[in-house]
Amino acid sequence: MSARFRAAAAGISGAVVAFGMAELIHGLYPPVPSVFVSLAQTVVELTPGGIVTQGIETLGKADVPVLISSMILGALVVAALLANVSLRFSSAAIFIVGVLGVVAVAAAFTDPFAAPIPTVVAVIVSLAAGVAVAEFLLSVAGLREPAKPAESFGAASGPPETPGDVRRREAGGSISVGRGGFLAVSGAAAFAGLVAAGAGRLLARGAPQTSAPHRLNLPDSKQGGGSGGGKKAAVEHETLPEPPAAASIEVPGMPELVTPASSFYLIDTALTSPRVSKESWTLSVGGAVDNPFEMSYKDLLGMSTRESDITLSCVSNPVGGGLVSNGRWTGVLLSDVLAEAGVGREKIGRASEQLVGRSVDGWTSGFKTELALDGREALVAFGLNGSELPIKHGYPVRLVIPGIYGYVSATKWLTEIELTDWDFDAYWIQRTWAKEGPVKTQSRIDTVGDGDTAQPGRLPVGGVAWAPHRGISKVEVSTDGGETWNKARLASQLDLDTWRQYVYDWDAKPGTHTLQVRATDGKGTTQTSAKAPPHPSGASGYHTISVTVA
Ligand SMILES: Nc1nc2c(c(=O)[nH]1)N[C@H]1C(S)=C(S)[C@@H](COP(=O)(O)O)O[C@H]1N2
Ligand SMILES: [Mo]
Repeated sequence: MSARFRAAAAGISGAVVAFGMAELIHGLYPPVPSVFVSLAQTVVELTPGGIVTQGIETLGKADVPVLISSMILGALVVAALLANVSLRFSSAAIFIVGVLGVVAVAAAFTDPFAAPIPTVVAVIVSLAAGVAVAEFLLSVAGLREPAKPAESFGAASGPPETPGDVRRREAGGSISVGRGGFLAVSGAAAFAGLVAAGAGRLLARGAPQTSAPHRLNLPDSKQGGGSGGGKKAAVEHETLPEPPAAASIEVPGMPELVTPASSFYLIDTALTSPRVSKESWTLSVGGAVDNPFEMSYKDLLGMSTRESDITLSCVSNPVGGGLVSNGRWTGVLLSDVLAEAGVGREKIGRASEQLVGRSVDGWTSGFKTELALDGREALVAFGLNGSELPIKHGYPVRLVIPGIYGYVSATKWLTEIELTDWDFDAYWIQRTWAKEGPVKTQSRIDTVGDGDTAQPGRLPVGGVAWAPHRGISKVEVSTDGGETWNKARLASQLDLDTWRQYVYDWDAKPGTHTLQVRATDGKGTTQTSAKAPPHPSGASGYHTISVTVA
């Protein structure tokens, strides 16, 4: 076992201990952010748009494990190199450790909830623990010789290593053990670090609000308009009746009309969702408004609220993909909130052309202020499917705007609404996605999968089609690769802002068939057959699958 290898092992064990310590402190005291998650989050934020343009889901889904594992790998390599550097240039190594500490603190401070002094202390303590462990291991490995600087002995000049666990005192004062002994000690240190990290993760997870979101319980609730029974006649809390049976088509494989919160698609740049309490939450409404103001959660629920069925979709959804869901949202009309600030449709000017929603984590979206005031049910939402918002979906309050993609509108963990001019570029616009994001008319085959084999006879080809705020007027299915089209049966349109279910009862004949679907929106415009990738303004083209009937 070369000196280099032993030094690397010592460095790696030290790094694991440092990270483990940091995670443990985070778990015990959450105002100190997880240094590791903060570093990963910083990497995400610094990643230029060009690299991420393959899809926003990069950040919401699959690539998180990739990011985390490459970061772990990177950290271990740095630690291994650093320990080797320390063998010859100990002051340089100390300097680098200091720099890493500053980087760690800087990353942790990007967490808006970081408690400054405890965070600095935690980073220093963790690094010190890591360095101490690495130093101890270097000395166990016989690579440190504090007593006699003149004498030099490396791995080769020491007495031959004895196998096993026997510990000896070296002449130079450093401790040396056999190869097995060194590996055991260093492995034990790394294991302790991992246990600390695991404990920290568990503790952090057990923190507030891991249970299911609470059911909403608004005062004076009533259904579908009418006159209120409350003290303030102006304030109403409208809920929707159950969706009519005609809005759903019962076919195996058909997505539920209203997506359960637990299976609602999830996209964001937050590696861990910000945790914001209702009690401390505030929304500031400002910028180019007559009457800037700030409101609490209680203030918000004191306004008139309503339920709205709105289909939300992500610009990075590929044709046929799952980044689209339909929710029953509870919230206050954005136009009502803007009215409090003195904003009306006739008052929109150059300086207030754009409405920017800012999240507690700094993420921003922006869209034409006009869209909040043109009559659509743009919501400052605090509920999903009758319950409070799940943390991952923006608890306690988010924006939901029908008709435009989430990246330009659906700010989760909302804390600020700012009216500004069109020059401001929000988060994904800065990263090369289109400035405006109207949802493209799309349709998807759900009841049959690509590559499926089916039996001859009646085969229901169905799914969902959506053109939020325009509605769907027609869906057609082709079973011959687009040569002929058959009108599908439509469920009733739950709302102009939601997707619509369809089914075509196909009489399947033996052979291999190419199935396609296309939808026409409420204005009579059929979705384009032109294929486009999600970047920069949303995927287009017909969902196409192959089915073998035998
Ligand atoms: N704070 C914050 N809000 C955000 C995002 C984000 O990264 N951070 N992503 C947006 C995008 S791209 C989409 S598609 C929707 C997804 O909302 P959902 O995760 O509730 O489905 O949230 C939007 N709101
Ligand atoms: Mo998105």
